[in-house]
Amino acid sequence: MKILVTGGAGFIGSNFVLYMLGKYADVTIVNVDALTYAGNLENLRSVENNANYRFVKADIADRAALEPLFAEGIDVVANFAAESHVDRSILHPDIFVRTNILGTQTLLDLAKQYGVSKFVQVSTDEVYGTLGETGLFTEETPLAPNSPYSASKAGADLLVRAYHETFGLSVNITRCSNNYGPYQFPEKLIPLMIQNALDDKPLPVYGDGLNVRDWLYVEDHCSAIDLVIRGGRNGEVYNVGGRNERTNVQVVGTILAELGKPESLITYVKDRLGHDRRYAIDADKIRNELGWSPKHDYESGIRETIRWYLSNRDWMNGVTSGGYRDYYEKQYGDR
Ligand code: NAD
Ligand code: TDX
Repeated sequence: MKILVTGGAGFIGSNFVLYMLGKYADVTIVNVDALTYAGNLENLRSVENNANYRFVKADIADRAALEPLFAEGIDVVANFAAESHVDRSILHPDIFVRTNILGTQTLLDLAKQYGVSKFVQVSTDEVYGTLGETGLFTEETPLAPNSPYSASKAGADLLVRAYHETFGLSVNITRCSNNYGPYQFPEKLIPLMIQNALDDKPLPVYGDGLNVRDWLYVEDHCSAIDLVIRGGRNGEVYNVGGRNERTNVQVVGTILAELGKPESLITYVKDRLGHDRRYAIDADKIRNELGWSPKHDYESGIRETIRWYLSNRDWMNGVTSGGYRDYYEKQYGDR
C-alpha cells in the first residue's frame, strides 16, 4: 500500500509516519510537507534512509507540484497537513483558509482525477464547537465551529463530503480530540507549559483555567487512523478520543508537580477570543465498528510525555531557537 501522507513533518503526521513504518513492511510512504514553522524533519531522522519512505517538499495547495506524485500512483491519501494552532488563526485567518480549505480541495481533486482508492481527512473535534458542562460529541453532532481554525477545518470536511457525494470519491473523516506526546510544537498547551516550567518562566493560563479538553496520546490517534485506512466504511466519519477530560489547570498542575516546580508559576492571562469551553468525544463508533481502543492511559501517558521532553531538550531548544529549520538545508540541499 502506498500512502501519500501530507503534513508528515508535523506533530501528529511524523508520529504517524514512524508508527506505520514501524508496524508494516509493505507500506510505502510519500511524505509531502511544505515545512512551515511547524514542520520539522528532525522528527523523522530515524526513517530518512528507509527504502519505504520518501520526503517531498511541497505545498498542498500547489497542484502542479503534487500532480507528478499522483501520476506515479497513490493508493491512499492521509491528509494531516494544516495550519493547526487556534491562536494563530485568530491573528491570521487567511493562511488557514488557504491551506486547510484550498489545500484540501486541491488534494481531493487530484485524488479524484487519479483514482485514489481512499482519501482520509484528519479532522478535529473542534468542528463541533463547544459543549456545556455535560454531553459528548457524536458523529451526528451538528458542525458549529467557533474559531477561524475550526471553521477552516469544517470547510475542508464539507468538501470531503461533497467529493464523496458528487464524484463518488471513497473517503473517511476522523475527528479526534486534543493530542499530546513527543514532537509537539511548543506553542500548544502541554509542551509550552513544560518548556516554561523548566525555564522557571510564568505559565500563561487563559481565562479561569477551567476550560476542558479531552486528551489522547498521539500514538492512539495514529492507530485509529491506521484502522480507518484499512477498514473504515466508505463515506463515514469516525470520532476518536479516550475520555480523558481535564481542565487546563489540572493539566498544568500535573506538569508542575512532575517537574517539581511551584504552582506560583501559574499566571492567569486574558482569555482566548471565542474560547471553546469544553470538548469531550464519544468514540463508540470506532470502538464498535473497527475495534479501536487506546493503549495509553492519561496519567501514565502525560508523565511519559513530560519525561520525553526532559530527555529531548536539544529537540526543544532547536525548535525554540529556530535551529531546526537549518536541518532541511543540511540534509536535503536544493532538493
Ligand atoms: P502541526 O501544526 O504540528 O503540523 C502541521 C504540518 O503541516 C507541518 O509539518 C506543516 O509544515 C505542514 N503544513 C502546513 N501547511 C502546509 C501546506 N500548505 N502544505 C503542506 N504542508 C503544510 O499539526 P498537528 O498538531 O500535527 O495536526 C495535524 C492534523 O491533525 C491537522 O490537520 C489538525 O487539524 C489535526 N488535529 C490535530 C489535533 C491536535 O491535538 N494537535 C487534534 C485533532 C486533529
Ligand atoms: O498558553 C496557553 N494557555 C492556555 O491556557 C495555550 C497555548 C493554551 N491554553 C489553553 C487553551 C485551550 O483551552 O489550553 C487549551 C489547549 O490549547 P491548545 O494546546 O492551543 O489546543 P486547542 O486550542 O484545544 O486545539 C488543539 O486541539 C484540537 C490543537 O491545537 C488543534 O489543532 C486540534 O484540532
